[in-house]
Amino acid sequence: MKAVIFDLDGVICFTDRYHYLAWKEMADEIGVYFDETINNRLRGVSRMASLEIILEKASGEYSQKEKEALAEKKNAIYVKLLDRMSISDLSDDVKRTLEELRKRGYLLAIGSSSKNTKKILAKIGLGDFFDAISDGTNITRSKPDPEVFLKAAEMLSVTPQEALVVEDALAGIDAAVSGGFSSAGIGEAATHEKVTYRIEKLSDLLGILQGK
Ligand code: B16
Ligand code: MG
Repeated sequence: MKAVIFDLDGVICFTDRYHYLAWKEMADEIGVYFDETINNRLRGVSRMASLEIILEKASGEYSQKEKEALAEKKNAIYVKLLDRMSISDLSDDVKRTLEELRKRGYLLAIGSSSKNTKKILAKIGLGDFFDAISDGTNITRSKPDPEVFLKAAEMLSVTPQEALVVEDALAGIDAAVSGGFSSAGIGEAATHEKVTYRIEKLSDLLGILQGK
């Protein structure tokens, strides 16, 4: 193993509460039912695909233009909430793990569906940390498609067999498997039947990745 590709939301930091609050405000405004259970289905899913899931509960139809406006509205609320984040949102466990893996010589990348990746990384003090960032701004197909991880591997000049993907979403493990990567699953992703390693906290990776 030469490289580790980390998902962002749910692995490096926890922005799902902000996603929930922003989607909830948007859904309330258009009178569409939305709750935490529906929110759980949005983990790792792109913004537009998330909106489609939320609109399953809508009574009327929305045009493409209207959908884009709704997604933009949600994002504006979400980005404002992100302003509350700071270096204190980077946990000691995550920080220690990243620093130790860097010391052990691994290439480290982000593979996230989010178009706000760079803003979030800057907020938690990791703006310049990673060797590559593959995110919602450089892909055309969202997880479970492997594109985001394949692009990250390409940026690092490693093959999928040389990289471990770390994910919290089932769709993320599907993406890793179909891209030919081994994977470590945390949270719900640890229940995926095809996950290579099940971890409870990020530092469990230090027992798996002993050195290049
Ligand atoms: P944005 P990840 C994902 O991040 C989130 O889990 C998902 O809930 C969100 O819809 C998606 O990013 C897109 O985010 O609206 O900021 O582009 O888990 O792939 O790091
Ligand atoms: Mg995630």
